[in-house]
Amino acid sequence: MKTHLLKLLLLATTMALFSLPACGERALLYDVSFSSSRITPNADHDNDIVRIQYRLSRRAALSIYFLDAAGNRYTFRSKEPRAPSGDDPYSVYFSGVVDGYTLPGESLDGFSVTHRMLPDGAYTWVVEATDESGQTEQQRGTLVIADADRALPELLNFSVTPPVFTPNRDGISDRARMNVFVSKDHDSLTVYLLGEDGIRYHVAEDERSPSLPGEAGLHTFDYDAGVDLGAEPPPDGHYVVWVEAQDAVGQHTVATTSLTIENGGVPKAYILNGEVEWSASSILLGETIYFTLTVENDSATPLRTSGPPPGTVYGNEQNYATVGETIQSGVFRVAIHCENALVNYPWRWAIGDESVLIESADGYRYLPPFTRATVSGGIRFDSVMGARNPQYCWAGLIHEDVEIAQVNDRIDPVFLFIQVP
Ligand SMILES: [Ca+2]
Ligand SMILES: [Ca+2]
Repeated sequence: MKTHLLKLLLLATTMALFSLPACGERALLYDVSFSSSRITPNADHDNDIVRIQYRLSRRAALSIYFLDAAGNRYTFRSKEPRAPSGDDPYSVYFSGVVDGYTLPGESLDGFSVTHRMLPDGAYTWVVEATDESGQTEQQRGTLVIADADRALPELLNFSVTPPVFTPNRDGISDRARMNVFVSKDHDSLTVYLLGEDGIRYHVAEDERSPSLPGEAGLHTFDYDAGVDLGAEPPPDGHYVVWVEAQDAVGQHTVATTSLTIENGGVPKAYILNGEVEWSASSILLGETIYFTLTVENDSATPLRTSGPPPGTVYGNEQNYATVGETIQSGVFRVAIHCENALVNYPWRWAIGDESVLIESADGYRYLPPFTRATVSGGIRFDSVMGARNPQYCWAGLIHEDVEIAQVNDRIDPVFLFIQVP
C-alpha cells in the first residue's frame, strides 16, 4: 500500500517536472501584469494610463500589442531587444497610443500619423517574448479603453516659400517661410531641415506667428539659415523639411515638404588693406577729386551690387538717389563721405565693373566668391558745400540696409581743401 502511494507521488512529481516549459527551464516571460483593466486616456489626469510590468528570464525580443474585436492588431512595442530582468521587473506606461495606423477607408490630408490613440473599445492585450533560440511565450488579458481623446493634431497645408532660397544677405530670397495649420492644441510643434547627411537644422517659430505656441491654428516659421547672426548656413543642396506635432495624449503627426539652398553663405567684403588712393588733397573749386581702391570678396558667397559703375563722376550736389541708383537691401557699394555732406555716404559706386561682375538669371549683378575688383570714381566740387574747409573725406564699403561693418567704415581719410578763388 505504502509503496503504491510512493509510486503515485513519484509519478505526479515527474509529470509536474515535465509540464514546466522548456524541459525544466524557467518560464521565459512571467509576472506579467497590467495595473488596471480600464483606462480613459484623455489627459484629464484621471485613469489616463496603465502600468505594464513583466519579467524575462533570458534575453529576448519583446512585443506588446493589442487586438480589437475584429482581430486587427495594433503595435505598442515590436520585437524590441531586452536583457533578462534583474531584481526589478520591466515597467512601461501605456496611454492608449500605439504605432500609427489608418482606419479602413480613411485618408489623411497631406500628413501622416506615427503614434495614434486606439478607438474606444475592449482589447485583448498580448505581451510576447521570443528568446534567441526562437522559443516564443505570450500572455494575454483584457484592457478596456473609454473616453479616449482621439482627435488628431492634424498638420494641414504645410508649405515653404520660396522653394529655392539663397541665405546670403543679398536681399534676394534670403528667408524661407514655412506655414502649417495645426488642428488641435498641442504639446510640441517642431520644424527642421533634414540633409542628405542626416543632420537636422532646427527652424524657430516666428515670434509674429498668428497662433500662440501650443494653440490650434496657423503657425509660421521664418528661416534665415542662421545667416543673420553671422553663422554659416547649411551647405547648398536639397533638404526635406519636416514638421512634427505631438498632443497631450501622445499622438504624433508628421508632414514633409522640400527646400533647396543655393549660394548660401555669410558675405565677407573688405576694402583691401584699408587703403584708398586719393588723387589730391587740395583741389580748385570746380575740379574733381578721384579715388581708387580695391574691394575684396573674402567669402564663398557672391556679393550683390548695383550701379552706378566705377568711373562715374558725381557733382557734389548729386547723390546716389538723384542719379537713379537708390538703396537696395542687401547690395554692397563703395561709397565716399565728406564731413560737410548732408546725406550719409552720398556718393556710391558698384563694387566692380562689367569685366569682373557676373549677372544672375534674374538680372542681378554679383562680385564672385574670392574675387578682387578695383573701383575708382570721382566727385566734382562746384561748391564747398558747407562750413568746413578743409574737411575730412573718407571711403566706406556699405552693405545696404544691413550694416556698414566697423572694418569698412571711415577708411583712409583725406583732409581735403577746396581752393575758392
Ligand atoms: Ca482620463
Ligand atoms: Ca539671397
